[in-house]
Amino acid sequence: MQVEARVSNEALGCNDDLRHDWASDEIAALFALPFNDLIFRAQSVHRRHFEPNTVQLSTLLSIKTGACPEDCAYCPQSARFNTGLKSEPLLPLDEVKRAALDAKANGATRFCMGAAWRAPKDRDIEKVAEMVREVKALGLETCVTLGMLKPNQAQNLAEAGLDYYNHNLDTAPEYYPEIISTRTFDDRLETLRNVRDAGLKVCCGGIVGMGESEVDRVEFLRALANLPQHPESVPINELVAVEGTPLADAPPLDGLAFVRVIAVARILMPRSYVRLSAGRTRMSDEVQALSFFAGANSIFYGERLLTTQNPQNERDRALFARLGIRPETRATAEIRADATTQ
Ligand code: SAM
Ligand code: DTB
Ligand code: SF4
Repeated sequence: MQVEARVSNEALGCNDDLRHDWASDEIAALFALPFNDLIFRAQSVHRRHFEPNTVQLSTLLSIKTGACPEDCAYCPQSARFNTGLKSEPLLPLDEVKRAALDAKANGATRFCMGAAWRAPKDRDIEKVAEMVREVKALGLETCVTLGMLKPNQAQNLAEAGLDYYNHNLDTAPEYYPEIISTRTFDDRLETLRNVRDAGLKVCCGGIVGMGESEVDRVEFLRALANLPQHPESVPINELVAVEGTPLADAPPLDGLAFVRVIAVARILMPRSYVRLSAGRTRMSDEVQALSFFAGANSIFYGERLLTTQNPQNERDRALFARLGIRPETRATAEIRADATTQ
């Protein structure tokens, strides 16, 4: 049914060309549209490529927590900030498997494992590859986020059957030095190239609400959309302001400004899954509903993100019921994937 809807839209001549040459003023013009015009346009693009009432569910697990040497100003896991977080070494395989089974039983189709590393060592990759094999054997898609990755490491993860690698640009290249000093924006682009070259799917997005300007939001989305290939998955996080981090006192973001970021991401990257990511705990149901209307079609599902809270499963189930939204199944996702190119 999804594919039929897409084909008939193509027959109507509504197939967007994927672009990788967005200019800043074009994106700024989208942000400047009246709110209703922007989300109407985003929803129209969304309907051309996706079933409008289906949302993909990913569950996160922190497989190695805290004590990270990097200085990302938003992150509770940096060893440089006193956030009261208890560090944990790499989890044993059976604990990871148990969490993945729970995620599957709750309806998630993708299991995302995050490690607080600047960059994994080769022996870490071997252990994570084992986790990937076990989680995949349960019938879940796999995603890992481990920091900077070398080509041979990306290749080893691909050989283990990994589906996605998450590595975010986080913010605009111009604002980036305000947020992180221990690795550069170009380092991030290099990891993304290594991931692509290994044939992995890319999950890449960033954070809004870190004190960036509107121009920075334009440049952040431009950097994502002008990558050689659009990331298959684009997580848009609202900052979770954690006590002890340099961004603890960042003022909460205006909900409608957040929805605009989702809408512009949807228009720029029409075939990518746009994930309404961190920050949902303090977001109203109405802002989440508008985000789905603006083209968000994936969430993190489960009561924890990596180290902070996510909405309770009951709250999400109730929200989906009120909105008539269905969780995406592996079967419908695979039909889509067969019909899509980036
Ligand atoms: N250490 C690895 C890295 O930095 O690539 C992987 C884990 S890191 C926690 C993954 C992403 O989570 C970050 O790039 C950032 O976009 C997001 N993130 C971390 N802390 C956050 C926070 N407090 N609020 C919103 N997003 C956050
Ligand atoms: C992403 O873009 N967001 C997720 C995932 N990728 C790894 C992480 C959000 C972390 C929020 C803060 C925490 O729970 O530690
Ligand atoms: Fe470390 Fe990743 Fe947190 Fe940065 S975002 S401090 S690299 S865990």
